[in-house]
Amino acid sequence: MLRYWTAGESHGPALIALVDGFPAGLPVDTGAIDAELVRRQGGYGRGGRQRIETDAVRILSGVWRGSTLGSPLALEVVNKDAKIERLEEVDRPRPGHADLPGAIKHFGGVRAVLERASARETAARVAAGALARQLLAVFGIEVAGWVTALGGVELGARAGTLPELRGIRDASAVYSLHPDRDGEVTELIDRVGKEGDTLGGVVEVRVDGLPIGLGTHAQWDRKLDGLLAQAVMAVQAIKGVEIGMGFGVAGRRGSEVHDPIQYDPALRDGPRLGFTRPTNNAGGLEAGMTNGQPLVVRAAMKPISTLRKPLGSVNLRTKEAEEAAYERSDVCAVSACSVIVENVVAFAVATALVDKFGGDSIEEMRARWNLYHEMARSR
Ligand code: EPS
Repeated sequence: MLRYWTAGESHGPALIALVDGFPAGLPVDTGAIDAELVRRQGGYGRGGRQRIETDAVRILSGVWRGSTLGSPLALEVVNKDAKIERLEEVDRPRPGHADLPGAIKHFGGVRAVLERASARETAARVAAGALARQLLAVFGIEVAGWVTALGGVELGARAGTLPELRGIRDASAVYSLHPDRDGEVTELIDRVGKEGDTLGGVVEVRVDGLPIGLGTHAQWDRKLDGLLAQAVMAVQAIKGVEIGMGFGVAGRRGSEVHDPIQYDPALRDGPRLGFTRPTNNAGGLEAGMTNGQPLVVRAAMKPISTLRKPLGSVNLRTKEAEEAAYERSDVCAVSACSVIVENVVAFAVATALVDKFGGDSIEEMRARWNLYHEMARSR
């Protein structure tokens, strides 16, 4: 079973991802992990913290001579702004953050909660996901994500291969697939930032090259759509997750929603085993299983809850009405969120891949992948 946990506080010495159940024999490219960490730090609208940090991974265990051992991997991302011992207590909880419920339930202060709840922690999730996508790549499975809406401006997705779309996205200051509209969006971010406010948006992730049959219909807690929704919903500031047509299915007829099944013998040797669909409203998942179509997941991110022009709050010591605390924050982290969602989706898909094809070694996984496809083709 492939799984991971993270540890670390925003201003503690480091963030850690502990990845367990990763197969042996995968040559690890730390440069590719660092590239995702760098992308996560970017995107227009980020705050002062990102000028302090230069995130990079250090692998502390589980790798020997450049390849995975099949033992747990500890991934470390150091915090340069490691000042937790010098930080003051916070008395005025920020609406929308973990501050109020966290402080109340732990009988402690806000600082003890916000340090862990901070989205800084997502650097560790990105490191784990960026490792997992190297496993996916062995099987020709590719992942990419982008921003489709920001601050109410609909940018949308577009058709193309993932390498093409990645190229377009990387030319955009906000990681959208419409760099020609960057000006409109960056002006909005500047304006809202000057007003002391923040912006949210929608991100989309696509996974290509998936085999038919990852996940299961048979038990609720192993359905891949459920596992993906959990992984994505658990990203800081996410308030909604959609797969494929998502909420759009509710108002349409069945004939407009479901994707007809077709067969093309010329594609029999590919991962879809010849089965094609003229549409992909299901977003690549039917009944908790991959159906060979691209997986499409979208997530709605709320505007960041640390406001330079703060909302009303209550001082937890005096119980008097006061403005919420403000130290420093981003105006918009939707671009970063697209990188985070991309990598948590990659990890969830890798988990399903290991479930189906085994987790001891890459070699055995490859053999089982080939056997499964041979058997499925011969039916
Ligand atoms: C965050 C507050 C800010 C953000 C942080 C998330 O950090 P700081 O309090 O140090 O200014 O920049 O995000 C990151 C540091 C990051 O790397 O993504 C919060 O409260 O959630």
